[in-house]
Amino acid sequence: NSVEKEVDFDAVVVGAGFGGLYSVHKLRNELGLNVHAYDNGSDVGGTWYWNRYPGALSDTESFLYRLSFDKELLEEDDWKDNYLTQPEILSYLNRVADKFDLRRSYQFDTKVTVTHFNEENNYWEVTTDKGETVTAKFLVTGLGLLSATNVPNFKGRETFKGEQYHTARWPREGVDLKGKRVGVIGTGSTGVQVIISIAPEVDHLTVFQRTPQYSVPIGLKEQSDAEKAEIKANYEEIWKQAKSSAVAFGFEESRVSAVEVSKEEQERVFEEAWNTGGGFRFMFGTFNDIATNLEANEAAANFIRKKVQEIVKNPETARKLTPTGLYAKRPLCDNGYYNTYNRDNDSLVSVKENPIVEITPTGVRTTDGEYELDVLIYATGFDAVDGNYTKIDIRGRDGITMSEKWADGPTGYLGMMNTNFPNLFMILGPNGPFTNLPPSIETQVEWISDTVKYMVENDISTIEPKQEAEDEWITTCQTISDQTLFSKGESWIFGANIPGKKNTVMFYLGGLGNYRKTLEESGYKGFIFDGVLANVE
Ligand code: FAD
Ligand code: NA7
Repeated sequence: NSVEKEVDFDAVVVGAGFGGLYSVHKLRNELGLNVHAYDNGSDVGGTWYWNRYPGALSDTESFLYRLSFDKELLEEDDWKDNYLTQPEILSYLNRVADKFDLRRSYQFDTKVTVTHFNEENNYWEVTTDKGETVTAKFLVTGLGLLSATNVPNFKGRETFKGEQYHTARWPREGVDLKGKRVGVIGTGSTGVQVIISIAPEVDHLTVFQRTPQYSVPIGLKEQSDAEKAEIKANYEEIWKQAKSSAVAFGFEESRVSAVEVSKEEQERVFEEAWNTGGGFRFMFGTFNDIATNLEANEAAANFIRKKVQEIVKNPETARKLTPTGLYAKRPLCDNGYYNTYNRDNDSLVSVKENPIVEITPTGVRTTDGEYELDVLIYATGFDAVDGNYTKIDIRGRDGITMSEKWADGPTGYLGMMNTNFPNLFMILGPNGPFTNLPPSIETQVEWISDTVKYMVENDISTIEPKQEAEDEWITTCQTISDQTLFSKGESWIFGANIPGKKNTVMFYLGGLGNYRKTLEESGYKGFIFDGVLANVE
């Protein structure tokens, strides 16, 4: 080890979202390492730096959409409602950066474009779009799992004479939509939020919907000082519960099967959850088999369909808005989505029935005619999970590229590492947990920093998983996924939203509690340190 060439940095961190920021804190402030970090944004925030579209809101409740490691920060922080707006989250992440003096390690407006592992010296060479290359022993990537934007390549897109924006590239200075004819393509979580928010402001809103969605109320309400004080007084228990639960959304997951209770009881439970609010609560807090049993899933889906029919007054709009398939995507929640269609200044176009033919200089042409627009908003989502990885020229041992390694779909041992890519630690990489994300991010960053500490203390140069261990983990993810209905739900969770993207299992759906147990119990089982399999009982 001692013959290795000197590196510029002990660690390079990429990303300034929850994951990157916490990594810089752990590695630099706690382990005392020499850390350099990059983000292609101009400041910290990641997701919440980029997603400035009107109506952007967390779908995790305010008290749990944050890092848990610092008691003081939990105590000091304040919020207004039970869900957080984008400005609130961005300001929170800025406070995290200030409190731990994280910004000084970052080089902003800088994209990492190439990174190769140098086998002779056991370090990563990291090259940026500014033409610089630095070397580091450890490379930690918090590139974001919903970060690489998806803009469908509609014919004529560049000919549009009005303004067009993807929701995750919303201008910092905002966009004046008042009195304009606005089109929104996409009705996922983002589309739903932006539609509700801008409908009252615009002259006319045209929504281009491909697949109708199941969405339940969010239950948005202001939280009193007393409620917040109670949460703060109980944080220890709250985090303990969240981190040992499945989805980590701060409620107990149901243990009752929908198919084992009467229809009346099903209705009662769904109605109560509908009135309480929260997409994850509706899917996982009502019954324990909505995401796994077809009959239970249909009962929940049918309940929501009936609500759509009740809420939406125009029968033709109600028909188009009513979802028909499985309720098996990331569950949506909203603050009055279906009701928005009772306004007289918006219209819904089903592009499944009348597909988009082209974007014209003046609007969008579908098979049933042209819709004239001043502004076109793409709420068309993301190339999720591996989207930002495949944009970088990443090469591990023997010059193997990450794209080659992932030819059959992206993989990650424990959601963090890949064979032949030593010392490359991914935060929220493929095959990681599917949860409220900050507690999963924390879990991974803490594992990464513990591992780095162990390696530094024991003078170990490289760590990577054994191929068999990686394969076994992917099989575990596949087996769990096969027991759920998500794989049939055709969404970004399996890469089904991107034309041509291989549909694979990109998550560990076994829950955060089990994931944490796996990390704790397996020690370094399946890992190779300096070419030697870890000696674990
Ligand atoms: P990000 O916050 O995505 O940060 C990654 C950063 O890395 C970005 O700034 C990116 O530009 C940068 N980067 C990527 N590649 C490079 C490169 N090559 N060079 C330099 N920089 C690079 N999750 C929840 O749990 N609850 C929610 O309520 C929730 N709401 C969401 C709402 C929206 C609109 C979106 C888009 C996502 C939401 N998420 C939510 C998911 C959210 O992404 C995560 O909760 C979390 O913010 C991810 O943090 P991160 O640090 O892993 O990545
Ligand atoms: P989503 O959930 O992937 O939604 C994207 C939406 O865009 C969805 O309605 C898509 O329809 C639609 N879409 C995508 N491509 C097209 C084309 N070519 N034509 C018409 N419509 C299209 O992304 P979001 O940003 O809303 O949410 C992603 C996550 O971020 C969310 O789960 C939260 O975690 C935050 P489709 O349903 O594919 O038919």
